Amino acid sequence: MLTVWGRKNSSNVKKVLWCLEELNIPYQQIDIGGKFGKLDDPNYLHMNPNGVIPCLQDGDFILWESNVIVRYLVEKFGKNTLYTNDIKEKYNIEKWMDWTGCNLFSPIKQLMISLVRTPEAQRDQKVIAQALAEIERLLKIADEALSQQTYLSGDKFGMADIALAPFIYPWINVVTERPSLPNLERWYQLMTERPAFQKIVMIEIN
Ligand SMILES: N[C@@H](CCC(=O)N[C@@H](CS)C(=O)NCC(=O)O)C(=O)O
Repeated sequence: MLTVWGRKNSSNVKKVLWCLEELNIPYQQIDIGGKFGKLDDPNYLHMNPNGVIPCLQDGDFILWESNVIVRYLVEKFGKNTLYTNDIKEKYNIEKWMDWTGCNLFSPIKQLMISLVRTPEAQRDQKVIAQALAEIERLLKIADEALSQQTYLSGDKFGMADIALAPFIYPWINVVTERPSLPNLERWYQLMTERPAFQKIVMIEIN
């Protein structure tokens, strides 16, 4: 049985749980991080010395970094779903996965901390505005790509979509004044039609 360490409402944990659900792989999930704490527990730090979630336990094999866990699950259990062997399509998927982790995660994280997890009276509007501007700049890039292809992964749903959509869910639901990004919105609608996305990603934001 695979074990996923990490609270269910973390965007990075959601990627892993969503991937497992898409692939129909049985797993157990353990709440840790956020209000559950325990990220500095020596046993957890032994598994993931970064003290962040998610972390995957597959027997005696331990893996951290959400996008890498998704890659591992797809390679081990995906049997050619959610991925492709065509080298160009493959590295387009990899490109978007790295792009979400290297660029988008940081301002989304800032938005969650500054807006969702900070009481209104204590919010720093300048920090929120900076995060929103950066998210907007980045999502325009994804919107442009999605004007040319159905999914971020190309013609078919795949790993790049799993890497992006859990970050879009809080943005769409928390930010009231958003720019018009019709291609991104069309794509996001497709995500919301997936039962595994509804089950794992579309939960209370906190
Ligand atoms: N690059 C890492 C980032 C992991 C990360 O920063 N996770 C956040 C949750 S999204 C975390 O552990 N936050 C502390 C907490 O939840 O208490 C990954 O993709 O796995």
